[in-house]
Amino acid sequence: GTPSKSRLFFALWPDETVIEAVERVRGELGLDQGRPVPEENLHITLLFLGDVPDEAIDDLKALADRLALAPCEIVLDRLEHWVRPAVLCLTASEVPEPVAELVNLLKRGVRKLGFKPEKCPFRPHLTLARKVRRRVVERRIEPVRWPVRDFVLVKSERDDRGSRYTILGRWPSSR
Ligand code: 2AM
Repeated sequence: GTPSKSRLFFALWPDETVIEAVERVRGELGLDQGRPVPEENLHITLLFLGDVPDEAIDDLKALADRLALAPCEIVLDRLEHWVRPAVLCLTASEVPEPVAELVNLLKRGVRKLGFKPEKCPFRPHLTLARKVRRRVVERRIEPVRWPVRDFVLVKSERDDRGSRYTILGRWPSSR
């Protein structure tokens, strides 16, 4: 039969405190368009891999085992409306060095495994809503401080109600 594949990505996953802070910001926006991302789906993508043969998942986990993420803080301080993908997101004006470094090492690592990661520069963002087509004014927001203590490998599945994410592995930061 055809080898089975999963749609995978590496990500930062928020804890309860961060989710609450994001929900406060989102609530204050009073958004009247688009599809809000369900709170259990909120995340920051580090590296999108696309469809991966299931037998390669162990290689990705072994790669993550070899990488160390230093504890740091990501500060989401802007609201941005990305017109082309029609998403409303929170972004970080500054990428913490340990996160930038991790993304580079992940990219290099997956290339060695034969993946072709997208070349676009890493722009950390947390998507709040999709299908946001009418213009939203971009602005600074009350910063959401996100202590980064681990990263995860996530499997994405789609059904009629949207995306369902399953965390396949979690790698705590070194201290
Ligand atoms: P987004 O939030 O900006 O849409 C799972 O699909 C995650 O991977 C999403 O959070 C999505 O980011 C991200 N992603 C990055 N590149 C992607 C691509 N080419 N196709 C689908 N998702 C992508």
